[in-house]
Amino acid sequence: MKTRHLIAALAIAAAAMPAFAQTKYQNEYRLSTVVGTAFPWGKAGERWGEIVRQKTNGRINMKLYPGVSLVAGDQTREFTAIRQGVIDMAIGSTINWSPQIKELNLFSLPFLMPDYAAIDALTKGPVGKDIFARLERAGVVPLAWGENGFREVTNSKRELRKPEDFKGLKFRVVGSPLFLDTFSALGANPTQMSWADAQPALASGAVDGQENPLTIFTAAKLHTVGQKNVTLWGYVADPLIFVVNKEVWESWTPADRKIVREAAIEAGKYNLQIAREGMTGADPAVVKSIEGMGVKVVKLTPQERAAFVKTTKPVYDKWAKQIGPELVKKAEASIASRKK
Ligand code: X2X
Repeated sequence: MKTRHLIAALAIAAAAMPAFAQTKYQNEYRLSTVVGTAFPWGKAGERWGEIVRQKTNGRINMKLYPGVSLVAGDQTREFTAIRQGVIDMAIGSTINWSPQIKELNLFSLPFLMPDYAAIDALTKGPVGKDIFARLERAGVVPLAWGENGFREVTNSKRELRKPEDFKGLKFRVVGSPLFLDTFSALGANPTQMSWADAQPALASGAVDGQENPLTIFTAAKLHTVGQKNVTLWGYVADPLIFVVNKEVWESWTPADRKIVREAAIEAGKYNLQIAREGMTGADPAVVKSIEGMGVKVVKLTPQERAAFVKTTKPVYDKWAKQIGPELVKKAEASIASRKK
């Protein structure tokens, strides 16, 4: 065969090959999370990787990088790093990705979600679909929902029962400006910092308090860094989202994509189960264990809670406009009609 003909034949063969046959699988895929396997979040990552490795016979080998170490601990840069391919896949908090995807601030609207059924009404309903479509437009492949949890406020100074109790206290808050507004509305002094910086700041007393789910409180042993007061106010909750970088996704066969998606859904269910275990009135094991550490746990009465809703209402209204009034209305309607 003449060289010219050989080249033509090869070109035809290459064009006929599906795209995935031309790309190579990586030896390792980097999975980013903020916290490790002592926390439900990290356990979900571990589970996702295990199922995928087993079902793909090791073709897809995911390695967990907790501490958002692929972006040097700066969790607000995680989403950009996934898009750029510095991170292959992640289980990320809606809070940490909200600087890039403003719709994700929805879950941080103070007192939008009164209970677990309300979170589910959003993630499993039309709002969840809209948010996945939004993430797809941003160039990542969303696969499943997980959960960090309801974020309860803690501090070293005093019991917090009413907005006035927040006055002058220094709080570490997460990386969305919405949190600065909420804590400022309460008369507190919020400072934005990463989770990595939060723990030494609490230990040294540079800040008095923070807000995080109780699973984070117990696994990170926050009672050992002065956090002697917890108030259960459930003001916001952060779902987690399982995503894969688009090019990585497209380099896999359809059969492998199916495995990765189904494994994410399974790991997400497991994540919800362990994130909610021991958190409800019927099974308050987590609160009991925190009280056992010598921590005072305040449960708000409905009237006390209402005072916080009122004080933070201007923040809700301001951010509802920025997030998109349509999406917020859809979320409110989904919650109003939820099955309890
Ligand atoms: O930084 C936090 O507080 C954490 C661990 O909950 C998140 O990544 C949102």
